Amino acid sequence: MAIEDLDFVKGFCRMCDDGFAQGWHERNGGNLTYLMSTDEVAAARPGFDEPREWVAMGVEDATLAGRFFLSTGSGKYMRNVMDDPAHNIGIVEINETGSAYRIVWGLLDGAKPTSEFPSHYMNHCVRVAADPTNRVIYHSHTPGVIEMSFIVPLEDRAFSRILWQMMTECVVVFPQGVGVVPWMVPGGSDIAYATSKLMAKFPAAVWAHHGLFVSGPDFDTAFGLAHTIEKAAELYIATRAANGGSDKFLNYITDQDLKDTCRDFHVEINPDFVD
Ligand code: 2HA
Ligand code: ZN
Repeated sequence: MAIEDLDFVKGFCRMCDDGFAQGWHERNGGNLTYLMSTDEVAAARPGFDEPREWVAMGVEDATLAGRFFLSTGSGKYMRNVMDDPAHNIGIVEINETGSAYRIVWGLLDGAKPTSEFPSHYMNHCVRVAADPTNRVIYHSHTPGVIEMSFIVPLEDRAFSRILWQMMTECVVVFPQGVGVVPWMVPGGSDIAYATSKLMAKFPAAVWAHHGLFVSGPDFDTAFGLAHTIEKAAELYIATRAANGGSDKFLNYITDQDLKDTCRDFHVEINPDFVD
């Protein structure tokens, strides 16, 4: 079977398309990586090309040494992935120390994995340590989250509470809350380490004035998490605008409401984020 026809590749391409349809991927904005299972590597291996040269990632973590990832390409547009996977995405293998990758399929004509591959790799390492089922890391330029990052404190607790309070089921979807990375230059090892420090505790991290990173065990869960966070952020922006710009609303979901919801939905709320 051609690599393009494997289920995980089709699911990956669909997620790129879904993110574009949401308006989260202007130009080459955003990127997606997927940690392949042993079975998926075995199914794909007959279609691998001659491996290309090893490239240092600028970060190092042995947690996922020797593993294979499907990744969007640097400078590639999410809107083009579905029509031409082999030029826009590719499979990379990680070396045995977890410090370099090499391309084994796709990314044709000299393309490279996403410029945020160091952040993706470090996030995969810490998320898989926190949750062994984690497979997906997704970065999107979600407008509501970006807007929110200009007008609320860039603190994990404050940001998480606002999101939880904007829509009843948010706290069930991400009861740990979200981390917030202050503005940093994207694309390098500094932002990769800063983000992975937060992703060790949270399933999602906001990049101030830039967008969002989420994780998940499959495409539906990771996309759903980004979708839920972004919807709550957009609700906050719209509610605040409708409220004359003030952040003092007439009605609230209270801390007791959040705790009661988590009790009945059998999830554990981050105790540091409620009074
Ligand atoms: O252009 O989103 O953060 C891809 C990006 C970099
Ligand atoms: Zn970005």
